[in-house]
Amino acid sequence: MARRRLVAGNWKMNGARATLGELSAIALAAQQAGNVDVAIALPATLIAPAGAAAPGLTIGAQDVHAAPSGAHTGCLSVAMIAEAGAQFSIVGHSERRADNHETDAQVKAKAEALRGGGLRAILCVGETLAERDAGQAEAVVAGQLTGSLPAGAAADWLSIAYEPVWAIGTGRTPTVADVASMHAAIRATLRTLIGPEADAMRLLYGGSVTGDNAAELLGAGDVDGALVGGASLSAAKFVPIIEAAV
Ligand code: G2H
Repeated sequence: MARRRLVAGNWKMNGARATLGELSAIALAAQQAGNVDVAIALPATLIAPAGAAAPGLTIGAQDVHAAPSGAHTGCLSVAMIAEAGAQFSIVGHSERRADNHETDAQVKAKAEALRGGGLRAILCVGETLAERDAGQAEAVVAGQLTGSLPAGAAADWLSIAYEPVWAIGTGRTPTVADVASMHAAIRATLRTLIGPEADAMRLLYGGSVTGDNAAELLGAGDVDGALVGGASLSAAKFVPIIEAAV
């Protein structure tokens, strides 16, 4: 099945209003890349100003709370990020699973809250190096998928990002064969969970994607796009990744 590619950036805890100019060039490249979807997940403080800096660019958040409101100091609801201008959010990024001890059940609830609010989601899964070295990578990822896949999972609002924890921000990437094999395993798990809809769902690879390795990684079987951290912070580094996806 032909799936339209998605290249998503994740600024993590980086950026300021002064750096939003990068988004203008990214928005232009996104317009020109007519057959690729481009999106950027920003720090919450930059979501609203990004709408003015880069009109037309798909902007999202990096996390959201599952509850609609309440006593959750420091958290943001789906309605709040939507009001700021977010059209999607990442959920279950390994940095949140590790730093904030987020469970599969919480990740699932966040994704379901996004759907309820009419927003899209990118759900992240990925194994640690110890898990890979122990030969458990596919089992760990299948477990995360099974535990965190939201009800109503469908390709029109949900994408899956495979991000091996050991490849994030390290400059290390899995081999193309390893990526293809894991993405095939993810697709197979999705088929058991949601049936034929699995074949329409986009599977992104994330972890040290750069302009130099993007074409190779995007060429791996069952890779429908990329989730890009460090290299999404500047247009000079991110635009070549978009171009590699065209
Ligand atoms: C993985 C990725 C973006 P980076 O976290 O989600 O970051 O490209 O810096 O490895």
